[in-house]
Amino acid sequence: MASQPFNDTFLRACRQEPTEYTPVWYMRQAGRYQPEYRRIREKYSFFEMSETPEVCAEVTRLPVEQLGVDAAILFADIMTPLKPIGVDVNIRPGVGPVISNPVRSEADVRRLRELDPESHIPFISESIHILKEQLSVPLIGFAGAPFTLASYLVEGGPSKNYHMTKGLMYAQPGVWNLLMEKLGSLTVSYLKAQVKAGAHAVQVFDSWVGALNEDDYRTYVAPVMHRIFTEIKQSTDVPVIYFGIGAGHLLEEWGRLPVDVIGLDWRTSIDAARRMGIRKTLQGNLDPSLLLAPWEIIEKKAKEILDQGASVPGYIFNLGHGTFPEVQVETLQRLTALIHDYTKK
Ligand code: 1CP
Repeated sequence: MASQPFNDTFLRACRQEPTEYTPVWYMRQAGRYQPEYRRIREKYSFFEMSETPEVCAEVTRLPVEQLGVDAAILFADIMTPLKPIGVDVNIRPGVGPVISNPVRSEADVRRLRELDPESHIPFISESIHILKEQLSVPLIGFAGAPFTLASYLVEGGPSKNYHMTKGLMYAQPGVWNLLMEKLGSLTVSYLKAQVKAGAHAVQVFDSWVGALNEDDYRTYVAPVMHRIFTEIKQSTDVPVIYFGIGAGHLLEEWGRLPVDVIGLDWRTSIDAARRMGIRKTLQGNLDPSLLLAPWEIIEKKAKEILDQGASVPGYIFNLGHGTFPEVQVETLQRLTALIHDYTKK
């Protein structure tokens, strides 16, 4: 792999520079839909996999080699930096992150320690160093955004309605702001460490922030997001991507953040985002459920999205959310080839 010329198509699209074709990668492109992943996962827990640099690098590379995508994303989790600050989190198969000591009071928030990436999670930079030698596509580092991290911390696991999280936010805004500040600092130091080790771009996952209306987003979350992106932009020159699910109503607010790329889910079309005045690079947004449909239907939808993306500079193909175990490897291989062939100039 390393002997191949470096493919920077994804990075150029992030910067709204011309590309020969539309770059593509998939959220959760490393995962249970791959037989190779499942075989490795039988032997290790999720955190054992992601915290052993050789295994992390292997799993990160797998979709690049198997699918031919234009970017790799580090095999870790948004929960990775929370473990060393005092959060007892496990990844339960079929469920996701489960936390035995949820954060629900001021004392709980105060107990959260400061993250020191070098000493707490050295495996992250070690994995990135290995991958930099092996990959011929850009490596995306990532972190969870404070609201989304808080949703797991407060609820103790995945949630549908975030009642306790939003309850804390409305009932104890001072405690909430302290939590946002602490998680904001964690996000900044975690992302900076990944860039220092060699990540070419970073994505901030705010998967669940769409649960807030625009006013509450502006009041309770936007300040910390401004701070995170400003601090990242001041200290690095890598492209920054911000992604959320069901966050179409927040797009105007997002358009004002100092980020390079906005990731859309399938509810907001590329055209609709452009009509809302978003001039940044857009990334997305095929509904992942479509990957279970007959090929003709996938092809038609993908082309519709590509036609919208092609109308302005700065577009990266992706799914509207992550892949999932029932997806066939062959479907993603075929889709990747379609994206490249259909858009080649
Ligand atoms: O290829 C890749 O994308 C791998 C790296 C990666 C990323 C970017 C993983 C590995 N997780 C994530 C981000 C992540 N983790 C997000 C943001 C993106 C999204 O919305 O999907 C979130 C919300 C999580 C939390 C999480 N971790 C969940 C979701 C739970 C829920 O609330 O629905 C799950 C299932 C996990 C475990 C996990 N993380 C990653 C993988 C491959 C898995 C499954 C692990 C397994 O059991 O094998």
